[in-house]
Amino acid sequence: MRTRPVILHLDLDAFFCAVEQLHKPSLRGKPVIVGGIGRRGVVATASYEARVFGVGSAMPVAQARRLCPNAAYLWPRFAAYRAASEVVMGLLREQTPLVEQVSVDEAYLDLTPVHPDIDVAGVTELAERLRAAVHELSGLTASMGVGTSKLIAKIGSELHKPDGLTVIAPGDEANTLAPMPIRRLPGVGPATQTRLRRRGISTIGDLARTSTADVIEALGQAHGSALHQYAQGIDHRAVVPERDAKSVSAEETFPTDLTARRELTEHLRRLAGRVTARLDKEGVSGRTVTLKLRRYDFSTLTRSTTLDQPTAAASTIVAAAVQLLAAIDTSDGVRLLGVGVSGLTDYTQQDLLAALEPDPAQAEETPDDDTSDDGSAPGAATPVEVAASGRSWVPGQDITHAERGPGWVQGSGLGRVTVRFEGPHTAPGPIRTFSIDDPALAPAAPPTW
Ligand code: TTP
Ligand code: MG
Repeated sequence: MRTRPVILHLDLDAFFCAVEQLHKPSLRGKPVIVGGIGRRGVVATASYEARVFGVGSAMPVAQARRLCPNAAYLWPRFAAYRAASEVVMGLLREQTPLVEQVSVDEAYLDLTPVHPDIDVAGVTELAERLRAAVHELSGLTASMGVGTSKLIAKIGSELHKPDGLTVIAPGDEANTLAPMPIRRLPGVGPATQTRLRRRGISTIGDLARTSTADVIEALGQAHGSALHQYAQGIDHRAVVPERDAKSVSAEETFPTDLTARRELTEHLRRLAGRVTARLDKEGVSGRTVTLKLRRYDFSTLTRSTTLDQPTAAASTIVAAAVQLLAAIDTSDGVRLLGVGVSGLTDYTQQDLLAALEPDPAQAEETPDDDTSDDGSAPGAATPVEVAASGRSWVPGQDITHAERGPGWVQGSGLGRVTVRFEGPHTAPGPIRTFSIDDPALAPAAPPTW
């Protein structure tokens, strides 16, 4: 166990929306919602101005529109987010060689190689300086948490969000965690939560006080002992610098070996859902689907299939995984299942437009996901008009006009497109309307840093 507060976790605030507000001055201080992507038409994230209305990630866009009708609803611009992310991650890598990027807007730093003896006062000053540098360089605000482990640093970065810093002093770990609900621990999903609740465990403190044997009985050896340690603020996980993720995967170990095909398929579906959510978050799709399976005797196999086209659709990933599973004998019991997608490429405009097509297979499989309260159709939340010429403009998209220069699409419909002419370094700009086929308009790359 580390004794110095050397682990730092950074998470950018309302990341996609913060980039939108940076690039679109007229949206600063206003409710902004990025979403509409994926067959389900859900919110990717909302600016803090929109969150006060109750809008949040994974909510159907149709529901968000009812809660916050005056927000700007934008399609994601992954290229812009990736560029912003690279600026911030580059700065972090200048601080220490041990930087582990865990998502587009999140990273852990281990300061041990550069400040092995740092104390609370020293790390507080360092973290505040780093937050200021991130803002200076990228225009974005970051929340940070610092402590003796990844677990504590991550929990810390959530405590004073947005634009806040929390340093948890060595020795204060267990006390800080104790009043928090168990779902704040990594690896605690609804199933684990239910199992622990049944035993009267609802806070992390409750879990810490339960005997190791009881926790293992409820959750199995591996999961049970890891969670019990976390509950006491013990986490030995290393910060592992990684290259860019080349695949996205999710796996699950079962408390008892599974044999029933139906049950295995159900788990595959859930794992594919988790993979899809991460593909959506990173704005990538992939061509190769891999199934991983560990048998009752710990022998492990992987099987892959390569699709004609990259996909980020849960239904396609499930279908491929189910087909791979069909060729494996599982009658003796399966202890672990995993689903992965590799051969990743960026979402293209085609992916975004494909997301507008209602996907009947998907609707049939997961009716709950696709039907919002008012029963609107999947993907219907962000209408986009496609001109006879095949041209289309999506809200938020970067464009350039032959005479007026750079701007972005506010909306389009009835054969017209409304453009606001402004950029990161201009004042809020004027709005003009054009025919969607106006030859003076062209799609453009996002502004650069
Ligand atoms: P988060 O860091 O979870 O969220 P956030 O940065 O928007 O807000 P916070 O201030 O609470 O950190 O995720 C980073 C980005 O990932 C987010 O801006 C959009 C994307 N994302 C999705 O596309 N779908 C999701 O369900 C989530 C949670 C995030
Ligand atoms: Mg964030």
